[in-house]
Amino acid sequence: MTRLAMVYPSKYKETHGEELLYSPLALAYLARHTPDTFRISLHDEYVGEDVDPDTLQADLVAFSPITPGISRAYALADRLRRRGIVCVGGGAHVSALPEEALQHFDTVIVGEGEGPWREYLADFQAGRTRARYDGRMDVTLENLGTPRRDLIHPNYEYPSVMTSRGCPYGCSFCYLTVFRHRKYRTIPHDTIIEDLDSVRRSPIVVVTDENFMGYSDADVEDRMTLLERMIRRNYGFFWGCQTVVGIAERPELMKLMYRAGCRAVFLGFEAVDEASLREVNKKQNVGVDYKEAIRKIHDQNIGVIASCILGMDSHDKDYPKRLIRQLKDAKADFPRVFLMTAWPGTPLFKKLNEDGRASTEWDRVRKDMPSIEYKHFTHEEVLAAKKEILDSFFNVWNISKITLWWVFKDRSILGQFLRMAFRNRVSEWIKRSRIQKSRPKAELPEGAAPQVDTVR
Ligand code: B12
Ligand code: SF4
Repeated sequence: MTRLAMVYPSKYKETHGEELLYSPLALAYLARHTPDTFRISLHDEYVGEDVDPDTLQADLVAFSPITPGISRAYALADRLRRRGIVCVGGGAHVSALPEEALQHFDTVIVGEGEGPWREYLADFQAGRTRARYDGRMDVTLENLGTPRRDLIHPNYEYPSVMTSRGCPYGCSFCYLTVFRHRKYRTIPHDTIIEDLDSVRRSPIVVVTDENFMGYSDADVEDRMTLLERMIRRNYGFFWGCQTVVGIAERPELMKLMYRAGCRAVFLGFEAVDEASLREVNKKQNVGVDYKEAIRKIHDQNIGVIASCILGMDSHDKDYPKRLIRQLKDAKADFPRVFLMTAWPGTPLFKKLNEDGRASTEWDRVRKDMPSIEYKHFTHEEVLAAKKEILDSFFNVWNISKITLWWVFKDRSILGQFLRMAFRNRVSEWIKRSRIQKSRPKAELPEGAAPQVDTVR
């Protein structure tokens, strides 16, 4: 039996703070595509125990890092390889910077993982691996199977579920632009239902598709058939999903979503000015009347979480106030505010890096920490602006107003919204304690500073 350790490396412990804690799926999917001749252990540093590279018992270690966890992955791999353990890495950061990753991993897997992972493992067992394997982003999901949920750490608050993959748009900040052939594909309904059956006891489920609704009439038809099956299964959980503003024009779809338990959609508004939308190539939102869109979604008793980016070049000092005014006018239930972040491999990173404004200090590249040079804000100012926006929504008066509105409209949405509101109030405290838990300097690669920043 080959001992395979799978690792989500993280420099930070994630707590039940501003981030809703829902499970990652990459390694659980890859585990499904791992032959029985491997004995798998999964180590999740986001919410579980840290990996000790000096004592970990493994023949092969597979890392699934995201950008702020990459230095942790490299530090672990460097130590493990000194012990003769083979290390392999995949995911968005590795796909963006395979040459950098190859300085620390024996092999990198670029793009969507399942296909090349199977090939890599076969080569590993035959003792003839290459340095790089490439996965395509347009492969059918017919044989994807369900994620191995038995391996997901129990500390996650909510299970995440995928019903589709991919997005053909090209927003300049989005990490998905790293991958070529970003085709939207749906997972077979039998597979999704099998997966949903396994999480049916959870009160809340988070659908982490890039866009649940899809992009064509045929996609919407597919979703509606799936939803009808979900309704027949009579699941007791509520769920939320990411999707696009265009869902407002699909009342029949939303009706079924509601009946299947959907109570909130997370919409990438990103910005309220046309210039800002054009700046980040979010063309699909240009000309959309957000107020009207939210009204139509609310008509179906589904709440709207408005995801916005702060710190684009077109965001002047008055922008936060404009954003607050327009989101309130549009009656968005709550905003999520992310700082403009340049993920490696994205068009945004390329542009800002050329201007010397992007950070390559990967530990800092998080959506809740300033990591680029903003045109109109200092780092302190952008954090203060974010706080101003959140405070204007997450205050007793506003929360009471929204609560009252939903009490009369549809009570079933309330529990989750109040929970979110509470979280945002305590997030500052939680994040501070999380940062205090960051790793000691000795575990970081040479030259990297330990994280001692405050985040708001
Ligand atoms: C669930 C989730 C979380 C969970 C768990 C994190 C995790 N490990 O994924 C939580 C809530 C904890 C979380 C937190 C954060 N997250 Co998060 N999260 C997601 C989310 C919604 C789903 C990830 C997922 O499971 N996808 C499904 C799987 C199947 O796809 P995948 O991860 O791309 O994996 C495939 C390939 O990439 C590849 N692959 C991946 N790993 C490996 C490894 C090997 C060995 C191989 C062969 C292949 C391979 O094969 C996989 C299967 O095809 C994504 C967005 C998204 N829709 O993907 C963001 C995302 C991963 N998060 C992101 C970020 C930035 C964060 C935060 C840093 C947010 C912040 N505060 O700024 C935090 C902090 C994380 C930390 N501790 O450092 C970014 C990462 C960007 C980047 N370039 O790294 C994403 C992409 C969202 C975004 N666009 O901003 N997140
Ligand atoms: S629509 Fe969403 S998932 Fe698609 S490219 Fe833009 S930000 Fe990324």
